[in-house]
Amino acid sequence: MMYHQYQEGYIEVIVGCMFAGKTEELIRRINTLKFANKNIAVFKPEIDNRYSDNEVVSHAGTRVHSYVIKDAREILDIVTPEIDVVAIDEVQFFDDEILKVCEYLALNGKRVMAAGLDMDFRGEAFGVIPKLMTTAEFVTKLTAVCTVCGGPATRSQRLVNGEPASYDDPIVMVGASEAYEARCRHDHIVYNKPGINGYSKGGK
Ligand code: TTP
Ligand code: MG
Repeated sequence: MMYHQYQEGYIEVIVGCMFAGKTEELIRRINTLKFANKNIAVFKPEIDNRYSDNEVVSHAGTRVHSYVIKDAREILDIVTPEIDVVAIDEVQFFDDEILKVCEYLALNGKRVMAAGLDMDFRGEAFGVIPKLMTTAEFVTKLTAVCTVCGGPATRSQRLVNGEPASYDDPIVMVGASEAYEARCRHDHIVYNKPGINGYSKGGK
């Protein structure tokens, strides 16, 4: 039997709620690849300017240089044949085009590493993330610690003046601990959230 040579290129996704350490994990993977002399290009959407303009920075303070881009297609202009690895943080803020870009890169031999929120503050799927998780070879779901009960947190609680945000509030609101907390399923509160298939639990 004849086998083709093993072909490089795949997609790995890191998801989880806020404060789960997604950025920290992305930077850890980037650093291990740097020790192996891989060429890495790091990207993030322009929307996130919390800490730095051209760096990806974790809560712990680790940082790597990144290109700040508006549209997913800009990645293709920057990634040259010499680049082995393409890393993307805050990937939930890109539109569906990011899916094609990641698949194109993986098919062309790049290792694509994307980190992002799997759920928005309402506890619902965030943009293109479900599709990205579906096409990815590897998915890592990280948890944080629930600020209410100490259990495993999977959701991001948005607080407006200390009160849970409402279901109809805008999806995009950049922020950190002044506006968000990590919460478990049970302690996550979304005002005016429709009940689950006729059951009432889910909203308050
Ligand atoms: P993240 O990088 O997911 O948050 P983080 O840095 O706390 O997590 P990690 O340690 O795992 O890297 O950034 C999420 C950004 O998205 C933040 O700016 C807030 C914003 N955001 C929204 O715009 N809408 C939402 O519904 C939620 C939950 C977050
Ligand atoms: Mg982050």
